[in-house]
Amino acid sequence: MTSSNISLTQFLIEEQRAGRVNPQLRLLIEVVSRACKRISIAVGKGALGGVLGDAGSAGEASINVQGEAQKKLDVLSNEILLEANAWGGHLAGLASEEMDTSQPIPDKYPRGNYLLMFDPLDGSSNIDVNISVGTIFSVLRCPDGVEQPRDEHYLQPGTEQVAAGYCTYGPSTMLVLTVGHGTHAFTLDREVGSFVLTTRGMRIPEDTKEFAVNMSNQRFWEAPMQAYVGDLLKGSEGPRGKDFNMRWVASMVADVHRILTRGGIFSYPLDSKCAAKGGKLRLMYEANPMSLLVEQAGGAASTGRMRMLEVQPTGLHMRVPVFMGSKGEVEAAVRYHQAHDANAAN
Ligand code: FBP
Repeated sequence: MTSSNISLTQFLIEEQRAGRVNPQLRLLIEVVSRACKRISIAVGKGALGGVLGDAGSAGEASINVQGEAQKKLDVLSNEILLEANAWGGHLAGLASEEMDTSQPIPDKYPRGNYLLMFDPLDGSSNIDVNISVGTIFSVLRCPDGVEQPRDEHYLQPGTEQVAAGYCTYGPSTMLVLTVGHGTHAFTLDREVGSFVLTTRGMRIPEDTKEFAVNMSNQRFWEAPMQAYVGDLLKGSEGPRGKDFNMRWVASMVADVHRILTRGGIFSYPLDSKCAAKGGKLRLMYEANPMSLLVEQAGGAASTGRMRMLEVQPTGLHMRVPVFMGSKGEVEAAVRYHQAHDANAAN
């Protein structure tokens, strides 16, 4: 990881010259990155900015479409992204974790060819305790001939993403991005106020000794997940023949950033608590963008039973089980599920 003095703008212009990104998508990514800088400033202020704690007033929590109490920073980050993306002319519409339905771009502004989906502030449970949080985004093409996109126009499999990224607000603010030609990391130079390329072509090691999962959910997991993690915990005394270490930040951006940087496997499997919803994490603005970034860095991403990017979305806020990271380890986790399902079928 070294500073290259190549700014995000220069990097994107070089990608455009190489025919890997078109001008409209380049400008859209620039708009999203500027919004992330504003969110980074708000997050960085913490209590001094009066942005900690729950949204809502008079003791009434403000509940979002997920049925979760919104944090002030969830609402503020959502507003910053909506405002920044309304007038640029690159979008036909956008959708957010914090909004029930998608929103077309207001008539008073020119429309573009893209659809933007985002989780404005991921890792909400960590906001008030000063642990890394982030913004996750995914870009799709608006179907031809669609002037006013509705929710159904967003329901495209992850393979259709033309760009994906996240910004993590931690000790440093970093933007990690793919436009389908590798995954690249940029660090915010706070003095200059611009993102600078610090890792071109991130690569996830094929194998790993590190796993990330919320172990407190163990008793609610399916049998194959119990068996898979059981063998990780047995370490060198078990069938895996090596010891594994565990990490869990409870901010997907932070856990996946660690994996993009040094390998590992991140999973939020199906459990009996979230089974009725299909999982905990959301496909369109959490699992799909992270899966594209991971695959573009040589890793793998799965539901445990199929490639994440091939899942056909059935709703804007659809949830899925998630396994992603080092290719060899994701394949191992999938083998436990396939073996279990094959036995169950017999
Ligand atoms: P939001 O904060 O955007 O709702 O995301 C969900 C999330 O916080 C992920 O970032 C994280 O991986 C997971 O939930 C943590 O879950 P848990 O609280 O069960 O550990």
